[in-house]
Amino acid sequence: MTPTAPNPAYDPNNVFARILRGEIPCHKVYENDAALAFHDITSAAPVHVLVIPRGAYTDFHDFTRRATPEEIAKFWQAVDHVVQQENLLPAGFRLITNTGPDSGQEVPHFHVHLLGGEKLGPLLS
Ligand code: DGP
Repeated sequence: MTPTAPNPAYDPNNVFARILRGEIPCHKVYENDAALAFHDITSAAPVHVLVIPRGAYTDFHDFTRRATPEEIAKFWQAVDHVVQQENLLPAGFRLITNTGPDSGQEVPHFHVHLLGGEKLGPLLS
């Protein structure tokens, strides 16, 4: 799959870029040609999977504006695949994507957190 033009704001040495290049190991859960899913190192719930696009997108906004419709479709198909693979329905799950400094986004490569496997606490408390 051909990604769109590189984003000059994208840091090619961020940790998820390095995971995509195989420079840092991860516990892979699923992958397709547009996305990679792996366990979050911090594990905030029994199931805590990160899903990231293979393309160089800094955050949700960048991904939504610049990714191709095929990349976007395959990314969300990967998320849905992990939901089924991890048996998160019918009990349910939570999807979170941090975007920018106010959100506390640590890794500047677009990702969603997929959380489940137990009754989760309130998002805002
Ligand atoms: P965020 O705040 O949304 O940018 O969360 C980034 C998440 O990435 C955070 O929950 C911890 C996780 N993380 C950071 N470094 C690594 C790593 O090297 N491997 C894995 N599997 N997860 C990482």
